[in-house]
Order: sequence, then structure tokens, then C-alpha cells
Amino acid sequence: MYGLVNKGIHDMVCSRFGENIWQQIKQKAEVDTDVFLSMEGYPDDITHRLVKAASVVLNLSPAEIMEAFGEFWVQYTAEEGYGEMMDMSGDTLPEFLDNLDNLHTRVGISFPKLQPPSFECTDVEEDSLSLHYQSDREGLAPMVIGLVKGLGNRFDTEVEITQTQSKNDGAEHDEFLVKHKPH
Ligand code: 1MF
Repeated sequence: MYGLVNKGIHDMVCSRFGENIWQQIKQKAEVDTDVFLSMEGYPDDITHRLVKAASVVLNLSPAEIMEAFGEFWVQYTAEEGYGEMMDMSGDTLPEFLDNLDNLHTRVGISFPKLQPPSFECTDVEEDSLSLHYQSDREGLAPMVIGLVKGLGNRFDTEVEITQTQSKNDGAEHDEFLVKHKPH
């Protein structure tokens, strides 16, 4: 994944727990990169090792860390140079979710190493929708839960998200029920 992801994990950990805890996590993960370059591609394994190590050092589950990071990511990228792109992607939670594939297409034009996931909304009602998530990567469903909560914060929309099917249980893709205040 692009270094922006690992840099985001670094910035989240350092802002909440400090540089000292980050050094412990890095050491445990056996990662010796001092500075992640946003526009460089890194093996996914580095990200997974950082999350695993953070879960040990912070005594949280990997899923809790990924969810917290997803929630963090929405505001983080808006502040790290992608604010305009986020602004163009919708004014409401359902509109933004429906535009996510377009957003990734735009990012992928400039950054060809992007391996974008795909999001599809079905059963769209005034206050709910089904969100279908497909990715070449494994294990990121908890991050999706956090991302949707982050979008709830962004649009000041109370949101409830539950996973309704999981690749872990043999489903073809991950699916979530998203309930939100009508707009
Ligand atoms: O392949 C990738 O490196 C990659 C990195 C981040 C692919 C997707 C993403 C974003 N996505 C991460 C979780 C899912 C990953 C997966 O299943 O494979 C989050 C998508 C998302 C969902 C809800 C709300 C907002 C979301 O993201 C907005 C977004 C998406 C991509 C970027 C920024 C904001 C982005 C921008 C530049 C990137 C990489 C990602 O790379 C750079 C950075 C600086 C210079 C050059 C390239």
C-alpha cells in the first residue's frame, strides 16, 4: 500500500500515545523504516505487522486498531492534501459511499500502484443501505467499519454499521448494513 497508509498509522499512534509508544511498536513489528514516504509503495505485510505489534503494545485487538484507523483516515486524508477530492465526492454519507469507486479511479490515474477496493450500495432507503465491499486485500473489514463511522463524523450524521456477511465465513464478499439519519 502507499506509504500514506503507514504514515497515517504513525501519525495516529504518535498523536494519541506519543513517540515512545511508536518506537516500541516499530521494534516489535521489526520495521526499521524511520519515515514513510506517502507516494512510495510498501508491501502490505509492513502494515499488517505494525497493526499486530500495536495490538500487543496497546492491549487492543487488531480489529479495534483497524477500526480506529479507518475512523481516523477520513479526517486525516482530508487534512493531508486530499480535502478537495473528498469535498468533490459527496455532501452526504450515502452520496459519498456511492462515489467511492470514482474517488479511487481519480487517485489511481495519478498513482498507478493503487490497488483500489470496490464499494457498491444496494437496497438504498432514506435511512439505510447495504454496503458491499470487495478488495484484493484480506482482513480490512474492521477498517471499513471505522471508515463509515469517520464519514458519519464528517457529515455530522449518526450512523450504525453492522457486518451482515463476511469473507471469513465463506461469503463471496463482505457486506454491511448501514443505518443513518435521513438527509
Ligand atoms: O492500494 C493502496 O495503496 C490503497 C491505499 C488506500 C488503496 C485504498 C486506500 C484507501 N482505503 C483504504 C482501505 C481499503 C483498502 C483495501 O481494501 O484495499 C480507504 C477508502 C475510503 C473509504 C471510505 C472513505 C474514504 C476512503 O478513502 C479516501 C481516500 C482514498 C485514497 C487516498 C486518500 C483518501 C489515497 C491518496 C493517495 C495515495 C493513496 C491513497 O497515495 C499517494 C499519496 C501521496 C502521493 C502519491 C500517492
